[in-house]
Amino acid sequence: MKTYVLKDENERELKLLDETIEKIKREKLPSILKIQQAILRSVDDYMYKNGVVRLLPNMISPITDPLCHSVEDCDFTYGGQKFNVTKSMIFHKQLALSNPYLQKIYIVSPNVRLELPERGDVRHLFEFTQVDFEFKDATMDTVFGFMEGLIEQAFCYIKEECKEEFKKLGVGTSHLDVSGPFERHTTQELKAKYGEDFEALASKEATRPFWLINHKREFYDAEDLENKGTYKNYDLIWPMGYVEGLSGGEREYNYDRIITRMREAGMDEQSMKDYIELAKRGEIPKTAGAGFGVERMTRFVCQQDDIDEVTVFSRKPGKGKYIF
Ligand code: ASN
Repeated sequence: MKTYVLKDENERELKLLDETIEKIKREKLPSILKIQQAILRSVDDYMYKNGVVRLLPNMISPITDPLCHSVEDCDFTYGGQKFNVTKSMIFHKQLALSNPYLQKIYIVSPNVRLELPERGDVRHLFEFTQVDFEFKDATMDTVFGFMEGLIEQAFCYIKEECKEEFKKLGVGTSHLDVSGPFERHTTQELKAKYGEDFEALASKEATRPFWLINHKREFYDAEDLENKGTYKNYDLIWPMGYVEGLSGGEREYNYDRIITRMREAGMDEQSMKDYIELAKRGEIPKTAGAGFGVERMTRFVCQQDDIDEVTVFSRKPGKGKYIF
C-alpha cells in the first residue's frame, strides 16, 4: 500500500516537472513576452509624457489592501513587527500623494494574493503585476479619459511593433482597434439585463472595452454622498469574454468618512490605526486612481484562453503543487 502511494506521488512529481518544462519551452512564449514588453514600454512612455511620476514598488509593509474577498494569509514577522506581502499599494499611493509637489504617480507593482483554490479559473493568478496609478484632486472622469488614452496609444503601438509576433500567434489585431470614450454601464443596469452572471455575459457580447460603474466593495472607494448607497468606483471590462481588467475609484480621504466606511465593512481598526491617525491629521489627500493587471491586458491583447498561458511559470491557484 505504502509503495503505491509513494509511486503515485513520484509520478505526480515527474508529471509536474514535465509540465513545467513544457510550459517554459512553448513556441509561442517569446511572442507573448515581446508583446507584453511592448505594452509596458508604451505604458511607461504614456506615463512619462503625461507627467505621471514612477515610484518603485514596495513588496512588504505593515499595511496592505484588505481586499473584499478572502485569500490565504501571508503575513510574517520582521524585527518583531507584523508585515504583510503587498496585495495592492492603494494606501501607499494615497500617502505618497501627501507630498505637496507630487500630483500624479504610478507603480508597476507586483502583488501577491494567495487566492483560494476555487479561483483557479482562466483569469486569476496568485501572484501578478498591476500598473497602479493615482492622481491628486482627480475624479472618475479624469481616470476614464486617461485610461482610454493609454489603451489607444498602447494598442496602436503594439499593432505596429509586434506584427511578426501576432502572425506567429495566429491572432489578428482588429480587437485592438479601439478608441475612447468607452461606454459606461452601472452594475445595477447590467444585472437587471443579464442576471447574476452579468459581467461575464456582458463582456462576451461586447466588442469594445467598457466601464462598469458602482460596486460595493473596499472601504477606501468613495461613496457618492448625494446618492447614498452608490459608489464612485469602476472596473474596466475587456470585451469578447475577457472580463475585468482594471479596478479603481475616487477615494474616501476624510477621517469621519473613513471611519464610517471601515465600521460598515466590519474592519479591524487596530490593524489600521496608523492609517487612521494619518487620516485624523488630514494627511490623506483627495485622490482617484486605478490599477490594471498586466497579465490580464496581455491575455486580452494576445487573445489567450487562460491567463496562465501568458506567464513563464504557473501561478494558477488551486493546482496543489508548484515546483518553480
Ligand atoms: N489598484 C486598485 C485601485 O487602485 C486596488 C486593488 O488592486 N485592489 O483601486
